[in-house]
Amino acid sequence: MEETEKAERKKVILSGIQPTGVFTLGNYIGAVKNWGKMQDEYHCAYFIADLHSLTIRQDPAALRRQSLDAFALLLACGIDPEKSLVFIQSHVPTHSELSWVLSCYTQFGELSRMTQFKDKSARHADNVNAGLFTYPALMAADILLYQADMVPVGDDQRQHLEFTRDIATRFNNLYGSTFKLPEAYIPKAGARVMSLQEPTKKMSKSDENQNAFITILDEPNVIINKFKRAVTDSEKEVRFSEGKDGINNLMTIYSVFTGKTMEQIEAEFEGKGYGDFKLAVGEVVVEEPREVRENFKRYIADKAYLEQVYRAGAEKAAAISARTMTKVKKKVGLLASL
Ligand code: ATP
Ligand code: LTN
Repeated sequence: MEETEKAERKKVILSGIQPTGVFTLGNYIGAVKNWGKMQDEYHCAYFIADLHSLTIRQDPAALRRQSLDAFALLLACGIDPEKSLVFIQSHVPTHSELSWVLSCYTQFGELSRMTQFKDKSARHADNVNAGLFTYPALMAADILLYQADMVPVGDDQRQHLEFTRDIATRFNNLYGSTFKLPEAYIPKAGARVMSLQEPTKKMSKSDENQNAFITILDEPNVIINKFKRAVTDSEKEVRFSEGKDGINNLMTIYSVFTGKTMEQIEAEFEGKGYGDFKLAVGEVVVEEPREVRENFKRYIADKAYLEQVYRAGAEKAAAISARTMTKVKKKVGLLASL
């Protein structure tokens, strides 16, 4: 490529989200909200990681419904199919195909060190399946197939991104330049929203305690009530400091939605109790979900439109990813069929 052409190449952004439930406030401010903002400046690709959700036992009918809901939610959160490539992971076979090849270049030891694997296998001790173990190889395939430059994710995915870079480097060293090395794009504030009930744990859409998370489809009164019930501490001061996990989390959320610094928030609530503060957090949060909720209702009512968008997305994703897949097959020595 010419130097000038190289400089003008728009960066490729890629990210995915599992259809394991309605997106939480954590998914939204840690990831999805930023995806929308990047659409004008970059080539963006976003997908529903349904294959990844098979690593935990799912009810088939519920998974199908949740996948369509998640796809509609992506659009409702502002992802515009005219600007971004949007698709469903299982509709694009190259993901599984590259995942297999990459897993043959991945060591048992490095997968054993993944904290998400350790957490999830502890939580689902009766189903520590091979897919849960090789989850990072599929994620690396998702990213490397599209030669992504940047991957906007929450803090919990940092280690998976490091792994993706390690695999890409290893492959490139063995076979010559094949994959672009992706960077994680992790926001400064809101990259790790904590559970409202156990603030030392990350907020997760598959938490069985409904009060632990806010979803982007929750009604205003539900949001306010969940914040009212949020676990804090036995002090009274709204102050950001070590050990005050509940308050730190609420302050972070308030800061993301108001743009205020921690010092400004401390000053605003000086002399006021936690009750006033929790209510204020709820009130600043309710507006954005209101908009998403209305958009979602419109999209989910139009199944034909959703189908048309995900079919077109899959077709385009298959064509783009096939370029990398063909290269990989050739490099590792698989006999060409065409
Ligand atoms: P599950 O509960 O099924 O594991 P999850 O809520 O962790 O799901 P994912 O689909 O795994 O959600 O993640 C989608 C995106 O949201 C990822 O980029 C992830 O880093 C981000 N994310 C998930 N939880 C949080 C959180 N609590 N705070 C900020 N970002 C988050
Ligand atoms: N593992 C991610 C979801 C995911 C993903 C990806 C994110 C699957 N493939 C590729 C970024 C890029 C998670 O959020 N748990």
